[in-house]
Amino acid sequence: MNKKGFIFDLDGVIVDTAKYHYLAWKNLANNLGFEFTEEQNELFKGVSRIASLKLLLEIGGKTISQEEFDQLLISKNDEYLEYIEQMDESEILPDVPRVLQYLKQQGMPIALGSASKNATPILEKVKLISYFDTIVDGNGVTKAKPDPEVFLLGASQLDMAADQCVVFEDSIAGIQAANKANMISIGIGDPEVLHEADYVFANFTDISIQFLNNIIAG
Ligand code: B16
Ligand code: MG
Repeated sequence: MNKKGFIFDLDGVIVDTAKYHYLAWKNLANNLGFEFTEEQNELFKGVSRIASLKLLLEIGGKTISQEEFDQLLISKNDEYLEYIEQMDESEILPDVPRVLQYLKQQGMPIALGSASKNATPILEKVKLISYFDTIVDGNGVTKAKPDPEVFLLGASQLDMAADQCVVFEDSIAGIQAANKANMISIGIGDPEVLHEADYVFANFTDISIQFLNNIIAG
């Protein structure tokens, strides 16, 4: 039987937490006295919390002490946690359960590959955690996307060769990470933004069973 390992990013692929990250970073930027646009936010997707704050300070042209840096990381996450506390199944992005169910029925191993340190509580809140054979998140990796570490670890935990794995990603950094890992990269979002992906779909509703079968057989 043909078998592929499927690795799902979390934020922006399974749930739309990207909007909450954006809101928290935007409020932080505004408090520091500068603007932060949705376009700039594209570069933050899939990027770790620490790297995101460094980027934000560069955008604002701010230099701060290590102590203040650590404090801002905490306050950004505290605001983000308030948003995700309210989450339930209604925040799952369209047709994600259909695809997870189909892959599970076909006996495909499934991993989460996320930069977030909040991945497990989010999957529990939206009640999707049982689909995942393994979870690789920001607590288990040292190198952030576009480094392929998160996906390579996912593949090895699924006991699959990297080139037999398929990654669903909404971020430029994540697509680059999947490509570096020699995996099939499937972008979820805007084809212009995610032009480095092997395939791009606006959302999971556009992903047919036929397409999944071809990927599994390929
Ligand atoms: P946290 P993903 C990433 O998750 C987000 O896209 C990115 O915006 C965020 O900064 C990063 O997680 C860290 O998240 O602050 O919760 O640890 O897209 O890789 O699932
Ligand atoms: Mg993402």
